[in-house]
Amino acid sequence: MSKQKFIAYKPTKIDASESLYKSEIYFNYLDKRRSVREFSSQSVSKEVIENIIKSASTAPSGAHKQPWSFCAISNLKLKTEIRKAAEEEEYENYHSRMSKEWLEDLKQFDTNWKKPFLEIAPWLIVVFSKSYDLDDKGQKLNNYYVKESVGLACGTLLTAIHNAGLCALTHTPSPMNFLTKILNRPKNERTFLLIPVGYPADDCMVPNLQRKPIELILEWYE
Ligand code: IYR
Repeated sequence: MSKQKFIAYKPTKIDASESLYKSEIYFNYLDKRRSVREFSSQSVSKEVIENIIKSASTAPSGAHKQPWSFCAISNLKLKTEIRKAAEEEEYENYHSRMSKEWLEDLKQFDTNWKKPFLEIAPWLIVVFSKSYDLDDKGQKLNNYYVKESVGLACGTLLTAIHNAGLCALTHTPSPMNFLTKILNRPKNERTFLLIPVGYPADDCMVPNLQRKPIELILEWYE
C-alpha cells in the first residue's frame, strides 16, 4: 500500500485558561536559562544527549530537508584537540581580528581567548549545516533556507538542554573550519555552532544581565 499523503493532526486540546497558565509557566522557566562558561565535569548520560538531539531535530526546516547534523563528543583527547584549535583562533580574534567596539561590548562578560570549558564540560555538541545532501549515487540534492532551519534546530536544542536541567554555551570560535577537519566531516557540512553541554560548576557565576522589556521587542497591530 502506498503512503498516505496527509494524516490527521490531533494535538491535545487545552482551554484558554490552561493555555494562559502554561504559557506563563513556560516563559518563567525559559527565562531562567543562561549561557554558562563555568561547567562541572560531572558526567551526563549518552541517552540524555541523544534525546536532546532528537528534540533539536523536531525543528521545522525548508521542504522538511532537516539540513543539519550533530557530533556529540565526550572523548577527552578530541576535546583537548578542539580546545587547542579554538584557542589558537580566539587568540588571534582577541589580539587582532576583533574591533575596539566589539571588545568593549564583551567587557561585561569577562571573556578572553582561553576556553577551558571545552575540556571540562562532559559533552561538546557540534552542529553542522548542510548546504546540500548527496543521494546514494553521489548526486547533489538541494536544501533550502539552510541557516534559518539550522538556527531553529539550535534554538530547540537549547530549550531541550535547559529542560533536562543542563546548561550550555553557544560558542562560535571563528573561523570554525578546524572542526570539520578534526571531526573528518564530509564536504557538504559547515560548522554552525560549538556547544559545550553539562552541569554548571557549583560556584558558577553569570553576568548580571537584563533581558529587553516586552515594549522594546513587540509591537501589536490589532
Ligand atoms: N568568540 C569569542 C568572542 C565572543 C563573541 C561574542 I558576539 C560573544 O557573545 C561572546 C564572545 C569568545 O567566545 O570568546
